[in-house]
Amino acid sequence: MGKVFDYIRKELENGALHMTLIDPDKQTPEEAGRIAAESASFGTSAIMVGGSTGVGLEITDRTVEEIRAGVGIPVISFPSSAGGLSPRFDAVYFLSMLNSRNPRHITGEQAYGAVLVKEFGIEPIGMGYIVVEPGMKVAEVGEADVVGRKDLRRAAAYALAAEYFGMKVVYLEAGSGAHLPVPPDMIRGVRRAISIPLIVGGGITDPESAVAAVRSGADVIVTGTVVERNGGLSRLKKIVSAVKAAGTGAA
Ligand code: 1GP
Repeated sequence: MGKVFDYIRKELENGALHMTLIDPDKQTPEEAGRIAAESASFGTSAIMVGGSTGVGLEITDRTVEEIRAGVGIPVISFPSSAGGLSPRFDAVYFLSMLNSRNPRHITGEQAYGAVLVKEFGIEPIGMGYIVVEPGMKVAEVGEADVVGRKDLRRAAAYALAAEYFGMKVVYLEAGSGAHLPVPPDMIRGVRRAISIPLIVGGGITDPESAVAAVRSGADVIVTGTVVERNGGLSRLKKIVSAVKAAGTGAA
């Protein structure tokens, strides 16, 4: 088992975690470094780097360098294609968009990516990635057949398929900037279906919805967009504290 996944599992023994997502296209590398350092000081457990639109390798590399200079926590690639990989990452969420209509996003990019992951020597963490309504940009780019907000069975079925494939984690994604996060009852249904860690993100912008997700069974809460708003960092601080205080276990 890889070092980063081991670290995640260990951290999870103490309750739910928060991870901070940074899109290299949305700020300068220096600013990204500052956001990462602040996030780490609040108690975020890892920095994820990625964006839905093709992020350039140079900007990704510079962003990861700046982040690494300021934090001791893992820096994990969250790629939208094989092009998002870089040897500077500690690990990569090696994800398959299970509900894409296009095999390119299920296994195609992954075949290119696998070769790079090996060459770069970064740790792959196999992930079943499920895009839930509204799905936003990632649904569009990934040609997702989005899971409807009420379609709890379909979400749980994809998640169980991920576990049976041997994937290490499941990610329920409402899409970056979604006006509504993944519904708590969907999180609850997926939690009941699987025994691997459940990551939830997209549209979580306040401590209340983060806590609702944790109480419904999310192991890891991911936020990205929230720091882009006015007062975003203080909001992020509240979210991270709330996630850590909420602990684990479905309500
Ligand atoms: C996107 O789930 C993440 O992949 C985070 O979404 O930007 O809405 O926090 P937000």
